[in-house]
Amino acid sequence: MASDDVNRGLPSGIDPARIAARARAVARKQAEATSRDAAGQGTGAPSRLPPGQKAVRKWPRLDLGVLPEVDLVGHTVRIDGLCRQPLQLDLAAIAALPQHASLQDFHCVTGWSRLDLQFSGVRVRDVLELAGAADDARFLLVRGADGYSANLPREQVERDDVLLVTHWDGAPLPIEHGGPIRMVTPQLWAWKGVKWVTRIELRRTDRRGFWERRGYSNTADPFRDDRFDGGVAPETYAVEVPDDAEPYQPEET
Ligand SMILES: Nc1nc2c(c(=O)[nH]1)N[C@H]1C(S)=C(S)[C@@H](COP(=O)(O)O)O[C@H]1N2
Ligand SMILES: [Mo]
Repeated sequence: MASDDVNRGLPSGIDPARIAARARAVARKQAEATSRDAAGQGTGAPSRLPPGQKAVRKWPRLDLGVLPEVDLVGHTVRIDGLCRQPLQLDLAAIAALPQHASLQDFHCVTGWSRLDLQFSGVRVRDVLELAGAADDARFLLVRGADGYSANLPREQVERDDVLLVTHWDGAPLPIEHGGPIRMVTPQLWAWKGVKWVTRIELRRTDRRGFWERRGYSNTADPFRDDRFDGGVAPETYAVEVPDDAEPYQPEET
């Protein structure tokens, strides 16, 4: 059953077993959420912690398992697609834009949340304005140097706290967390925040990113247990599931 076509579309160097283990961890979380709902739990006072999430002290690293080669000095972010003025911003150009700090929470769909991360960087909204984003550019497709991508509706990135982050706790963002520059979307599951951002494409129509193509929710609201399209894990993923795959464990929680 190990066939090439099930793995088609994985960026090079990505271990399918890792993706499969991940997908199953999220499916377990969704199953927990469903039984919690059935028991009528999780409907109490609003909490900063989304239902079913566990707060972790350290900030885990989680990605496709491949650290891309990023040029910490020469890295650029391209903003293109439906805009009057496509841009290629280097780090100096980003540093010259208005800087904003934000203390925010980070929720991973596999079940951990890291509260109170102190970030700074530039607002995505400001960058889109600089590029002269067209009114009918209703969607974004954001790409990372590892071949990852995530899609977002434009209104979700026009909030004050959706940033292209260059600093965490006043120090340059470490490469493991997506340095020199990553996006953060605190109101959505963290998979929407692309690490090592290389390109932001402005689009009239929605085009799904890496996980969204693999059945993850296109709306991704952590406070609504919104993990998968239609609330259920797809029966099959576009990955091979080896019989001996380890259950997914986040690193250093
Ligand atoms: N480029 C890239 N960005 C990514 C990912 C990835 O695999 N590649 N994973 C996403 C997921 S699922 C999560 S939970 C967060 C994790 O960020 P961290 O490693 O800084 O904790 O990054 C998101 N952004
Ligand atoms: Mo995640």
